[in-house]
Formats: sequence, structure tokens, C-alpha cells
Amino acid sequence: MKEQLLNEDTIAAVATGLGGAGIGIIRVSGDQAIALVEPLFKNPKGKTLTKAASHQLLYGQMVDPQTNMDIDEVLLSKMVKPHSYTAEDVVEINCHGGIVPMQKILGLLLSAGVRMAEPGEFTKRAFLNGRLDLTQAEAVMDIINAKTEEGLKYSVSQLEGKLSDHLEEIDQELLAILSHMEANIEYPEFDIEEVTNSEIKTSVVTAVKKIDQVLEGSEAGKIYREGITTAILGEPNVGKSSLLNTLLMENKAIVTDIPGTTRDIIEEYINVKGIPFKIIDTAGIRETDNEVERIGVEKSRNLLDKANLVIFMRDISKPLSQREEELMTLLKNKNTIYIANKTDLKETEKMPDPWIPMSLLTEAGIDLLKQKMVDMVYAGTVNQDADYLVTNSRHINQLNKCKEHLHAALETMASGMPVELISIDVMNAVESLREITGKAVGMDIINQIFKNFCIGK
Ligand SMILES: Nc1nc2c(ncn2[C@@H]2O[C@H](COP(=O)(O)OP(=O)(O)OP(=O)(O)O)[C@@H](O)[C@H]2O)c(=O)[nH]1
Ligand SMILES: [Mg+2]
Repeated sequence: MKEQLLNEDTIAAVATGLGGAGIGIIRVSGDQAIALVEPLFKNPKGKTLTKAASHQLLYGQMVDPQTNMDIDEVLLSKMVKPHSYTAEDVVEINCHGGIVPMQKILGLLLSAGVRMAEPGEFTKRAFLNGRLDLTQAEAVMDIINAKTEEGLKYSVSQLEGKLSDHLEEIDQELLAILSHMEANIEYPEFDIEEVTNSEIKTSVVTAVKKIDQVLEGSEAGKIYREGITTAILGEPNVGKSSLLNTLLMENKAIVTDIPGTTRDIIEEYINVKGIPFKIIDTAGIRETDNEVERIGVEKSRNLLDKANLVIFMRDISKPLSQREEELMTLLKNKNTIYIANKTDLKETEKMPDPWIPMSLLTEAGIDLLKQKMVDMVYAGTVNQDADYLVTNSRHINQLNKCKEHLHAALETMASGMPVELISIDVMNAVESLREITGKAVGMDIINQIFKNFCIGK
């Protein structure tokens, strides 16, 4: 009922960016979409939107019904429910992409009784109407925000429902055993075979194994989605900003031979072999009386806690300073890559581990650094051929919760508790799992009981 109310009005929003692009699209969705756009549209041959076939383009003009003035030349696409993004009637108005025509058309729609869509509301409707589950709805945003092609690949596979398919398998495993337990508990009067502890255990252990498979590589998956925060730290003038510029292949940060050049933090995403790294160039760490620089140094220090990865850089042509030694002690427990820069200034034999020799003048050492960055992230755990990968922290949390409930079920069973209590743990596990896709549990168990055990046939 609540969902019905939510979906009652017809909504509209600009679906493309609000710039001066060639084309802009205004999307209208809801029961009244066709009826409300119709009076604002005129086709030279008198064709109407109502009579137009679904999924075909209709050429014409948007017209202000008050003044009869043409607003813009448009192509309308009509998509009749349920074959549309929201599974409702949808009209997309392809007009010119300027702010004025789009605002004017949107204004006409609003005066006609259409409501402005809230952020994400089209996708929310697709979910409420059952066309997408929650993981698929989330994938839409991930596709829009994808930082690398690999990230995009996993988001697209999530939108296609590949993750949901794997979750469904676990769900079915648990639902089968749960419905058997519930049938024993709720319908003792029917002659249903008692479920044995060993059957329950087999199902629960199988489900845990499958969850572990789904979670495989999820640490890297999360990184594909969120990126890995990488801070370049070191004393002033060692070449931190030069490294950022080299990695970005553009002169983003100011580089000079004056120590203390970088005062504020600069952040940029780079793509290394498909992994998005958020590289943060920082102010060189040193004691200083300059207020602006002092704040910068403070920020660099604070970054130590936030960064997933630290690139610590020093100038090999200078002796290791006491401050550098202190910093390196602080970095002991962090994922750190150590760079010895400016090798062009000093003849050095083989660099002792873990230092990577580098010269940003010649770009020597950059490939080694990139390889090291990728190795640190993968740590050998990712199956790159996987057709899906859990990338979302919310999904990872729910899968872990599900596993905890399943372990609890095994413990409840081991301590000799009755099936009523074991079933509560399994039920909690199913609920945790279903929070990922947004499916409700109640009716499904009842349906399973009736289907499998022919109760009340
Ligand atoms: N010879 C040589 N000079 C370098 C190298 N890398 C950077 N430099 C020079 O070192 C100076 C300092 O470089 P930056 O990149 O500004 O150093 P930074 O660590 O960002 O310095 P702050 O922002 O002051 O902390 C500049 O003059 C660079 O051109 C290198 O590999 N070899
Ligand atoms: Mg700098």
C-alpha cells in the first residue's frame, strides 16, 4: 500500500547534464506520463503521443499551451510499462541541451501536474516496481561513478544480476532447510519427516562455503569501487609533486626547487592497471614558522591515518635525516612503498630493500613503482577472471553478518538446543542475506513450505 502511494504521482527530471550540450533529455515517468506530455506536444502530421507505438521516436515541437508558442524541436520516446527503466509509462523528451529550453520544458511539465523527481527516484521506482533488486539499483550509481574500466565491468555485471544470481543460490540452500524446519515446528500434526541435525549442518556448511566464494576478492572489489587512498609523504623538495605530475602525465602540482612549495593537499585519481588510486600530494614534512606551511605539514601528518597506502620519498643525494628516520618509524605498520629519488644526482650501486630507485628526470623507476602499487593491492587474492566481484562495503558487511548467524546456528546445534532455536539463527542468516537484495522473507518461507510439503493441498 505504501509503495502504491509512493508511486502515484508522475515525476520528471533532466536526465542529462545541465550544460550547453547538443542534446538534453528530460525523463517523465508515471501513470500520467503520456497524458500529461501530450497537450504540450505538436507533430506536423498531427500524430499523437497516445497513439504512437511504444519504443519508437516521434518528431515534433514542444509547445506552451498558454501562448501556443513553440519552445523547442524535440524527439519523444514513449516506453509503455512495464518495458521501461522504471517499469512505469515513460516519456523521454530529447530536446536541445541548453539550460533555457530544458528549464522551460521542465517548467511546462510541472505546471501540467508533474512532480519534480527526487535524486535517485527513477531508480528507486525501478526497485519498488520489482524491475531491479537493490544490488542492481546500487550498480546504476556505480556505473555512473566508475573510475576504471575494471570497476565498470564489475558494476555492469552487478546490474545484469550476476551477483544476485550467486546470492540467490545461497538463499535457496538456506530457504530449503529453513522451510523444512519450520514445517516440523509449525505443522506437527502433518506427517512430515523430521529434519535431522546432520541435514541442517550440511546445508549450513554449504551456505558458508558459498558465501566465502562470493566474498573472494571482495577486498580488491571494494577498491575498484572506492579507489585506494595513496599519500606521497616525505621531506620538502624530495620530488613528491614531481611524482604526482609524472603519474598523472600532466603538470597538476607546482614544482620548484624551493623547499616548502606544496602547501595544501592535492588529490587526483590515476588508473594503474585498472585500479583507481587516489593520489594525494602533501606538504613536505618539516618544522616551520610559516603559518600556512605549518598547517600544510599538520594536514600531511593527519593523512597518515586516512591513507590505505603511503609512498614515502627521500632524496638519495642527501643523507638520511633524523626526521626521515622518525617518519619511517611511524610508517612501520602502514602499507608503505619506499622511494629513493634523484638517483641521477648520485651514483648508487644496488639499492637496499625496500627502496625503489627512481629519477623523475628520466622517469626511471616509475614502472617498478606502478607494479609495486598493484601488487600491494592485490596481494595475490584476486581472481581476475571472475564474472562478478563484490565491490560494495554494504554487501560485504551483510555477507559477514549472514555468516555469523550461520556459525551461531552450528553452535546452537552443538549445544543440543531444539530445532526451534536453530531455526531462529538460520532465519536471521536469511534475513541478513536478503537485506543485500531487498527481498522480503515472510511469504517466501510460507510458499516454500506449501510447495515442498503439500500442506493444506
Ligand atoms: N635531479 C633531479 N631533480 C628532481 C628529481 N625529482 C624532482 N626534482 C627536482 O626537485 C625539486 C623539488 O621537486 P618537487 O616535486 O617540487 O618536490 P616536493 O617534494 O613536492 O617539494 P615540496 O612541495 O616543497 O615539499 C624541483 O626542482 C624538481 O625539478 C629527480 O629525480 N632528479
Ligand atoms: Mg610539492
